[in-house]
Order: sequence, then C-alpha cells, then structure tokens
Amino acid sequence: MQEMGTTLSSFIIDEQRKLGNKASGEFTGLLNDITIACKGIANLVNKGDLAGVLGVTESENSMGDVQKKMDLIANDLFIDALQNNGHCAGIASEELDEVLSLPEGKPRGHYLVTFDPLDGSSNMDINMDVGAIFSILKAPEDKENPTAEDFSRPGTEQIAAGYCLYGPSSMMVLTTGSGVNGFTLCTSIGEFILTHPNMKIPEETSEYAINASNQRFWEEPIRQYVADCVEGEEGPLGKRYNMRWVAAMVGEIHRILCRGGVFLYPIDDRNREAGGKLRLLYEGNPMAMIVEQAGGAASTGYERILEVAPNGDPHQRVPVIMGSKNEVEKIVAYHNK
Ligand code: AFP
Repeated sequence: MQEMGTTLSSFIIDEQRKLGNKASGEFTGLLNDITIACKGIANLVNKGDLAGVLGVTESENSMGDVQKKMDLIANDLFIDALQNNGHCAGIASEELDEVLSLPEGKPRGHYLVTFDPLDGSSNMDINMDVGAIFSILKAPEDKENPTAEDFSRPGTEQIAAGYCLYGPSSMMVLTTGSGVNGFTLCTSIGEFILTHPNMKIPEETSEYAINASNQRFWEEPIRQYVADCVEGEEGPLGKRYNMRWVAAMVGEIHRILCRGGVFLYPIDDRNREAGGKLRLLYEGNPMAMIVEQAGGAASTGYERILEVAPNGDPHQRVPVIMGSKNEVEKIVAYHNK
C-alpha cells in the first residue's frame, strides 16, 4: 500500500515536540485553525460557479476595491476558524477596515493573525490562481482586545507566515522561522501532505514578474532595470530574460520558490501617495519572511521589507521587490546609483 506521507498536522505536532514541554500546544492549535480555513476556501474555490461563489458584491473594502463574493466568504471562513478555539486574540484582514476583536465571551489566545483571505481575487472569475496569505505575531499580554498599534510591528517580529495557493492543486507553504515547507492538499482524504520539504530559492535567475503596463509610471531605477532586462544578451545584464505576470502575488511567489525569479510591485506615480500597492502587514511581511527563510531577499528598493517601520495603519502599503537573492541585490543597486 502506498505510504500516505507526512501530513501537515503531524508535521506541526513534530515541530511542537522539538520545543519540548515549553510548548503549550496553542500555536499548533492556531496553525490547525488556519489550515481549516484554507481547506474550506479550497473547497469553494475549486467548485467555482457550481458553488455560486463567482462575481462581485455591492461593497468595497477600505482601499476602495470592489469586494468579490469569494473575498467575503474567505474572510468569514478565516474569522470563523480563528474566533472559537482560544488560540487567537485579534485579527487584521484586508477585507476589514479596522482590526477585529473577538466577540465578547470568546476565549482569547496569545497570538495575533493578519491575512489576505483571497489574494488575487480578480482572478476568481477567470479561473486563474488565487491564494490566501497569513502572518502570525505574538499578542500583547493580558489585553482583552488588541488594537491596531498591537499589530503595528516590524516583519522581523513575525513568528510564522504562510500562504495557501489555489491552483491546479491546492498547496500550503509555511515557515515558522526554520526554513520553508510545502504541502499539497490530497482532496480524497482532506489532508495537506508534505511534498516540498525545505524549499530553497535559486540565488540566480533570468525571470522577472512585473505589470509592464505600468511602465510610464515607474521610477527611474525600475524603468532602467526592466529596460536592461529587455535588452537581453546585448544589454548590460548580458543575458536573455523571461517575464511572467500572474496578477496574484501568491502565484508569483510560489513560482519563485519553485524555480527562482524576482517579483516587483514598485512605487509608481499612481500609488506614491499611498506608499505602494501591496499591503505590509498581510502581503509584504509574510511573503518577505517566507522568501528570506528560503534563501531569497525582499527589499523596498531602499531597505529590507522586514525592517520597514509600521505606522499603525493595518493597511499600510509597501513597495515590493522580492525573490532570488542576487537579482534583488542587482535591483537594489539600481536604486543606489
Ligand atoms: P487583487 O487581490 O485585487 O486581485 O490584487 C492582487 C494583488 O494585490 C497582488 O496579489 C497582485 O500581484 C497584484 O495585486 C496585481 O496587481 P495588478 O492588478 O495591478 O496587476
């Protein structure tokens, strides 16, 4: 009989065992809660129109983005999984204007969770990659209802980060600070199975991902880097580059973890006022932790994303350049010219 392999649940419990009796099991419980939310989202995303989850709602989130039906359903699945088991003390979500305290009487845990419950949701109606991104911080001691400033911590203080990619297969990729591991959802038994142990990003690449339609809005360093990539072998970078754009950060970062590459969503004339497009707490920081844990680099162009000073806004934005270490360093050098 074929071996089932290591399930995510047993992997997490083994990680807990390594901590000996210091571990209470609460963190394990929290990761299990998040896994349940991701399985619930995978089930509906994979059914698509058959589950009636496509299309948009009448509402917008705090950034003025029209919310898709599945944005709100995924958001509710995360909140439902997190608010009942006493592992979580507070929630920040892309789909919620303010940080969320648990309802009166619900048990509080020692962790804060931030998430984008459905990253790339504009891909939902065209059946392309979408994902969920999450980050875990320690909660302040003895505070019934954590506030926005309790979430306002640099990315270096994250104790775990991960994403679930809903692609041809559903995959959970997780780091708790000692490397990155990938798990594929076996739908017949409803378990994530370890398929990509110890994921590492190749330090070199010739593949970049950027929304090239924004070229006229870019700052000079990005414009120059992409122009040099397009010049290929005859250009200053001396090699042919390939380009990809999935329009879902989870899909870009997963490709980079699997085969290298660099993903860029820089500041441009349209988003300079806001500080960029992607959000620090539940996109930039978790993905930067994952990328660095896999041997890559994650920069704003001027500083390490994980060291960006949070400003108290749960929806603070950040310019993003992340992926293969040597390529990110090259792009940072364009910013230092
Ligand atoms: P949506 O969740 O609104 O689809 O945005 C996805 C995203 O935040 C990120 O996942 C993509 O990399 C990026 O935006 C795509 O941005 P463009 O639509 O400007 O290409």
